[in-house]
Amino acid sequence: MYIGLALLEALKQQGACEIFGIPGDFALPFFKVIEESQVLPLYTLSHEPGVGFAADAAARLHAGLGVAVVTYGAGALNMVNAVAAAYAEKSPLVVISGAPGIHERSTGLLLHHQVKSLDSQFAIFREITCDQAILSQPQTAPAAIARVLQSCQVNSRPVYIELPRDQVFESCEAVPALPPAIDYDQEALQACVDEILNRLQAAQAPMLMVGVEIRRYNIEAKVAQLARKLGVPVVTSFMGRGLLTDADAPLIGTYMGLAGDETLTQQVESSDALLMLGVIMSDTNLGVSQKQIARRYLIDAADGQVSLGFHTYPHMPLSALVDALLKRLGDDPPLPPPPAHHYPRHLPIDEAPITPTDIATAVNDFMADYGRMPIASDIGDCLFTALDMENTELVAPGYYATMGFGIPAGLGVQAATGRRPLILVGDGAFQMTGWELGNCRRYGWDPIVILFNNSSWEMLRTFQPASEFNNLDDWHFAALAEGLGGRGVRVATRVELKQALDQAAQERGRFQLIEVMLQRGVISKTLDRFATGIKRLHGK
Ligand code: TPW
Ligand code: MG
Repeated sequence: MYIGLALLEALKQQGACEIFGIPGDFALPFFKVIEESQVLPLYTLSHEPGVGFAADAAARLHAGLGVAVVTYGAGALNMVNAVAAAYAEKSPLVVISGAPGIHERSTGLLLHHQVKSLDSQFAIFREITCDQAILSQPQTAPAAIARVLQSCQVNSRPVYIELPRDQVFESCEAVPALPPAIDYDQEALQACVDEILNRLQAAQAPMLMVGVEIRRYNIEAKVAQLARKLGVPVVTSFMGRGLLTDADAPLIGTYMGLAGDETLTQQVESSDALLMLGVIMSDTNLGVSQKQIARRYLIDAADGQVSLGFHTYPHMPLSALVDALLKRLGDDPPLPPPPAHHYPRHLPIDEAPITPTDIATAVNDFMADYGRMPIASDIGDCLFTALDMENTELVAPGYYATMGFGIPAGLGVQAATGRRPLILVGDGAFQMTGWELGNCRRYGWDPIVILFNNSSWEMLRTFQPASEFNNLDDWHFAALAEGLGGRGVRVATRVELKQALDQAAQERGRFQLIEVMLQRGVISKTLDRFATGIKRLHGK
């Protein structure tokens, strides 16, 4: 066994299914091992942000580890934003960077790709990952790999592994299997369960809100069962949109505060026992009305602890808590009929110009005809529009809100699941990472991309309408598709949109880019309410 191979085997063992990357000379030896060992398939993309986003999305969808392999300096530092996004949104992403060999570090010369010191990159990544290791010695490398991969899973956050290029083929032991990390007190857990159940039972209007951690820890089915046993309605957080789509839970929608459905918002905000499982306490999840959810009614289980009102049980892993709650509760009663959802359907097939709501309607009709697809969305009005779409798996940067996520994330979704994804992206975001579509042909990926082209940074315009810099040029994106190996069509009316979607469904094997022309200023109701709500909160 040698370090490069031991690392790959350990990744696979811990649930990684594929690798995204871009090589460089400091990473060439490890890429050689990746390619020749065939332990995990390798997908190379064009720009490191795309590598990070694709690996992050893969991790989000298959609840395993995402893996991004890059070269030292220029490669790794290009990926900082994507790793930060994965950190903020709790995605278990393993970053592996090539690095100068241990034996070339003492020449006294600056090495190419070096920033300030040879440790600069390590220091930068320490800030945006939950554990790190430099595999500088064959004796310690196996234990370091085991520890770091376990941290990645336990914390559901990115980790950083630096692999000096002269260490890749050094012999080492296999990576040891670590015992599961259990660091909670059974008695405290039982006391916590008592308190939670007492609160829920005493409440007039208990509710459950679920967030991304339940997917990260692979407990969606258990949480659905818990909801049935408790007999309480369930909402997802904004970030958690797309959870429980395949589980039988009394799901009533997505909580968006002021930006969301009024009745649902009212119901959540007036709950006198709101059990939140795995919800990231961010402004986009809760802040549009943060003040209105009374802290004392909250039961917040996330980040490995449970807070009830104003006191906290530390060291309470979410899955242990859910298991313990399930054990305490009685039989699993039959599920009451799900409340009807009112996603817009039946797009009028006419010559009218297209609005974001028309796009949601067309997508709903499309999924009714051709089956549900997973969605990868960028930030922008496309994500707000997605809330009017049929509830399906969704990956999106709903909290960290980085642009450029959608296209590469969609590629990650298809690589990870083998399913054809629907990608939603704005023109501004497409300008950032749209080129990555050019990698579809090599790997047989064929996402359907709906590009919201309003020639505008429209979301920014809603906050600051007077600024002319929000006007973007019209790049005629559909015309670029052919050269990138896909098919592009530009649509401006509802009938054209419907035809383009039908045609996209019929053609498999290459990506389909549907460039939807939207007028500046025409936005979804949700973005409108979101922007108005935020402006009101900020007193503007
Ligand atoms: C990496 C700031 C948030 S939303 C937005 C910007 C520039 C405009 C998005 O334009 P697009 O979508 O994609 O055309 P739409 O619907 O608003 O027209 N840089 C990064 N991330 C963020 N979030 C910004 C800047 C931003
Ligand atoms: Mg735009």
